[in-house]
Amino acid sequence: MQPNFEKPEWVPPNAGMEYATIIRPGVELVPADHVAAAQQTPQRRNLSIQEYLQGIRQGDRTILGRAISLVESNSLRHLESAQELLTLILPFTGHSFRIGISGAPGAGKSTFIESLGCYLTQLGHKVAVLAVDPSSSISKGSVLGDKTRMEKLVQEPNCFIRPSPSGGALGGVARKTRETVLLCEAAGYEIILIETVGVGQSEIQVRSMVDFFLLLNIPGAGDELQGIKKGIMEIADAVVINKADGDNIPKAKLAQAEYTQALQYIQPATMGWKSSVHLCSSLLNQGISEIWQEILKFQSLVQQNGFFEKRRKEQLREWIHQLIQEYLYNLFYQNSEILQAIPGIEQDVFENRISPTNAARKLIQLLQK
Ligand SMILES: Nc1nc2c(ncn2[C@@H]2O[C@H](COP(=O)(O)OP(=O)(O)OP(=O)(O)O)[C@@H](O)[C@H]2O)c(=O)[nH]1
Ligand SMILES: [Mg+2]
Repeated sequence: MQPNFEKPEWVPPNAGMEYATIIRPGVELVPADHVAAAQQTPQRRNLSIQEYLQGIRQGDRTILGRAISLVESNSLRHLESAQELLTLILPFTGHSFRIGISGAPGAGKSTFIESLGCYLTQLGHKVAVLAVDPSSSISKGSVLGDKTRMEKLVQEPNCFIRPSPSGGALGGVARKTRETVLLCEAAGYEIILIETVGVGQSEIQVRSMVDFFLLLNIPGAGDELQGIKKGIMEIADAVVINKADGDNIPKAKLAQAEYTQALQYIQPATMGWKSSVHLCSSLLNQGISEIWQEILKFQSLVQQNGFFEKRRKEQLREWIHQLIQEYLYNLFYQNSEILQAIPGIEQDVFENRISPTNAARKLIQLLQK
């Protein structure tokens, strides 16, 4: 069956690398992930917005998954339906506790999430896991790897796991993660765990969409305290040293002491909260309940001191302005007059006829016309 591609009217910034360029009349760019998905998925009956809404509210995981795909779609028609659906679910959103989990590749994020997720579902919570995988557009292996690594959690009826392509956003945070969180909340998930690989930019992005940010490290990373890690620690509400088992235990304790000391000199990520360092073994399910207790302590503090509400509002404001930037970016780079003018103006800059600032102004003036 031929996949039926629609013309994507709206292309996100930084789209270049992740987008397979498929040249055919009327079609500009189709995300590589969507190509593969469309080729694998048999055609299904379209659902009405009401059917989506009803399915989500009833906690139907298949419909929730399809709603997320709708929201992730780049087609203009889907964008309108997705917005309609999001507007309808808004009254049922916002009630979850959102937790970001970041760390270097292989630190054990997925294993930790599986361990914490199973612990939470056993306590009776409904847990959604959004695993953002920056490599999924290059190879499918990693997404599958994550799925198999969460093989116990995936069987829990109270759990929903969604690996998402990073969709071109820098550092592996999916462009539609915020909307996905809202859909999961409307489906009754009380705890949302967002996994992201720490590659610099992504932690900052995840921090701007979660209530609690957890940094997962591994023992023997003492010298990593230098440089970039310090910046990341500034946004962490807790640091967890994972793989504190077997021969690793002495190294893990050393790392705990080093991180604890480093945190003393760092401005806390959340006002009134002192971030601390915990040991755990995700593989052996050790230290998980203590970390959950810490998260609960945090939750009750920020709800009491009003910081929870304040941060959520700030995050919404940031979201709006990020969308404005994306919208303007697209308006600019999809304007045919501008696209035609760019090479000539670039040449003028190369040959010192015009300054880069004036070149940019001249192009932007074309948009303002
Ligand atoms: N000994 C030990 N190994 C662990 C622990 N947690 C994870 N691992 C192992 O570390 C490896 C990587 O684990 P993952 O959970 O896939 O790590 P990740 O951070 O999600 O990796 P990416 O998503 O690829 O960045 C696997 O082989 C796990 O079995 C732990 O607590 N102890
Ligand atoms: Mg992982």
